[in-house]
Amino acid sequence: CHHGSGPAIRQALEGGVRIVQLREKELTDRCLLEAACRVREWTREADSLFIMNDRPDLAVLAEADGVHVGQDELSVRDARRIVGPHRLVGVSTHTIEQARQAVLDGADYLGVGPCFATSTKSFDQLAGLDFVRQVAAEITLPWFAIGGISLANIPAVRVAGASRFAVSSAICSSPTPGRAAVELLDELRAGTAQERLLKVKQHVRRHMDAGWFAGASDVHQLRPKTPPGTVIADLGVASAADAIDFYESLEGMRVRIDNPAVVDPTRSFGAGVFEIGILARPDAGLRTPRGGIIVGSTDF
Ligand code: 3NM
Repeated sequence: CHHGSGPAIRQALEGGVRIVQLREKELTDRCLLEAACRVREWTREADSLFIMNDRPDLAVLAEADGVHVGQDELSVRDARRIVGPHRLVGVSTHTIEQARQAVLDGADYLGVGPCFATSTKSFDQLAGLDFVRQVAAEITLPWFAIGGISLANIPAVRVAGASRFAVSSAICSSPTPGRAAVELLDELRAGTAQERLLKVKQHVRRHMDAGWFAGASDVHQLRPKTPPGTVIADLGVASAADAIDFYESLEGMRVRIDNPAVVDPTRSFGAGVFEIGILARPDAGLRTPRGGIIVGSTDF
């Protein structure tokens, strides 16, 4: 059996994609199972999840991590009866009522769309970003925005509230699927860091007088040891440059940081943390012009 999307899948995995859903409508069952077993191997090697579209039976046979069903396939409950409690069951939803029902049915995650017109799947109605906003406001299960998503429109979908995205043509129809995957992931990461920084800045503005904490990393266990009025900014997954940018922007906002400021970039940015860590060792006593101290959690 020839499986046309094989190269795109492997290149996408090399590019950093961490979940692959195999969606093939044209193959015979035997070919589909063969294809699924190959995707299982590739995703396993890449330490990525593999979700089988439409077919809970093949999800079990191919040892997939889960199955994804649409509104016209087996229900979430029936799919669950086949794949059992330990595999994921995801479902596509196109209205808020369907999304609520999926939660009640015990889905593990939702597809939310179509966000934009797409030739990959036909729909009577375009759910659009209004639906994305409804889901963002109400649904706490993990959910993926889907349908016509591209590098160009990811920012708009994010603003509507999405933080996970599923694409087909943006990767599979690209002449260079690996590069397309990398570009999409870069866009997501850049957006994530920016969103975190924005939130941090908003919180600092609001809570500065009280001393300020955000996030849940180990640095916050130091709270009792930090003087009153200390600012702790947990940037989560951010780069060293983000941490510096954040700190500078605090000063730019004329936030008073005469008190110690603890910028906690956690352990998440590899080589960058070293840079900050060295600069920021408390005993090195890096002082900002306004008398703050920058430290990273790796220093404690
Ligand atoms: N499901 P592309 S939209 C498979 O809204 C699928 O449930 C959708 O492909 C839904 O990224 C869609 O090429 C197509 O638009 C996704």
